[in-house]
Amino acid sequence: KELSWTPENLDDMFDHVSKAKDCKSLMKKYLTKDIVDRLREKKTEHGATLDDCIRSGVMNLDSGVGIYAADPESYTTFADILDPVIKDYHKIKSNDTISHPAADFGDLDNLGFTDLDPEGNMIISTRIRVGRSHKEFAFPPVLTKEDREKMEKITTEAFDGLEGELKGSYHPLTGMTKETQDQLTADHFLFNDHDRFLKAAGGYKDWPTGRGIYFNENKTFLVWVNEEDHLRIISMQKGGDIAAVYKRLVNAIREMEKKLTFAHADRLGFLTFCPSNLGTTLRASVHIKIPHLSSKKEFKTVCDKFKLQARGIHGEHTESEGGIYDVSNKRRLGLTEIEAVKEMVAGVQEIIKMEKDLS
Ligand code: ADP
Ligand code: CIR
Repeated sequence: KELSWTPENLDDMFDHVSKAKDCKSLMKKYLTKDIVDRLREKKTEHGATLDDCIRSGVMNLDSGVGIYAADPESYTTFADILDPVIKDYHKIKSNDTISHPAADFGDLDNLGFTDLDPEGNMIISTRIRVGRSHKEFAFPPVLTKEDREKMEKITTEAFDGLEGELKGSYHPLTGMTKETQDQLTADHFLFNDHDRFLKAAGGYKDWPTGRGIYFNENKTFLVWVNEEDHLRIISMQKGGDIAAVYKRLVNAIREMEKKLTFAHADRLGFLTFCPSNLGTTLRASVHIKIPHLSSKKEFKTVCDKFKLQARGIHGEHTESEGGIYDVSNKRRLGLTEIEAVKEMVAGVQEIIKMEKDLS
């Protein structure tokens, strides 16, 4: 699945994906010779080219998306290929123009949802994350070590004033023991450098420099620094109380926004490294035990119908264990934050009902 050679030029790359019959990525689906010729000479201010955007998808033919934006400007410079991919992923009709509403977190006092699993039988934990990028900085394919260090500095300075439930401490990966890293990762709090898709996109260059994690005492509020995105703001806890998780997240986003300026475009919402995360950048997930439903083909049908995505227990591109799945909203662009969470809530409620009917 993974290429053992590094393609040297754009024509080699295009040739390789075009010939790969079993490659089903969105990049392959929409990249034509015509687009390649139109974009081959283009370069962003940060020096990003089309090669930088598609390298991971060429080297990993089993990619689902297969393309990243090498910097925020890539979303305009390479729109000829990124736009159709964005529309397909976020379920926007091919003839419609891409648009995104202003951020709207809803009325936190009247959310219309509470605990998804009050009996505590099925949902093990609930997590919601958003991604944010610093405005003036590039993404991993063309990011320098110095810039990653600068971002770590401005981000950790922003942590300094966090108070109340958000008060915590920053733990750089540099100097952290392997045992601590492995334990935090196994407990679903920390990231590692094992994702070959991200690796091929330059995501682990100069590892572990500039990376780290901030968390509060209970590890219910966490921020990943310089993993896939410049920042991942995370709220999580055991059980199914999605309202509590969401309120904490919104509070955290508002506090971070007071201190940092994030990359944003009216058309695309908040800009992230992967086009699948644009817009709200929000992924609301539960770890849910559904041994009956998950063994049936209805599981895929209900996920498609409710626009959900199922992942394995250790995140994207991992396997499920013991009938436990990570179930989350798939769409993040073209709807508001509160709508994205409500989409996930409706789907998870249906899944719980179906599992109960089967057991
Ligand atoms: P992301 O959510 O940032 O897109 P991943 O799918 O790789 O990325 O998940 C990151 C980590 O978060 C993984 O360790 C995963 O197991 C954990 N995780 C995701 N959802 C939940 C959840 N509902 N409860 C506990 N851990 C979760
Ligand atoms: C792929 O195309 O499958 C990978 N590049 C991952 C795509 C979506 N995931 C993500 O943004 N984490």
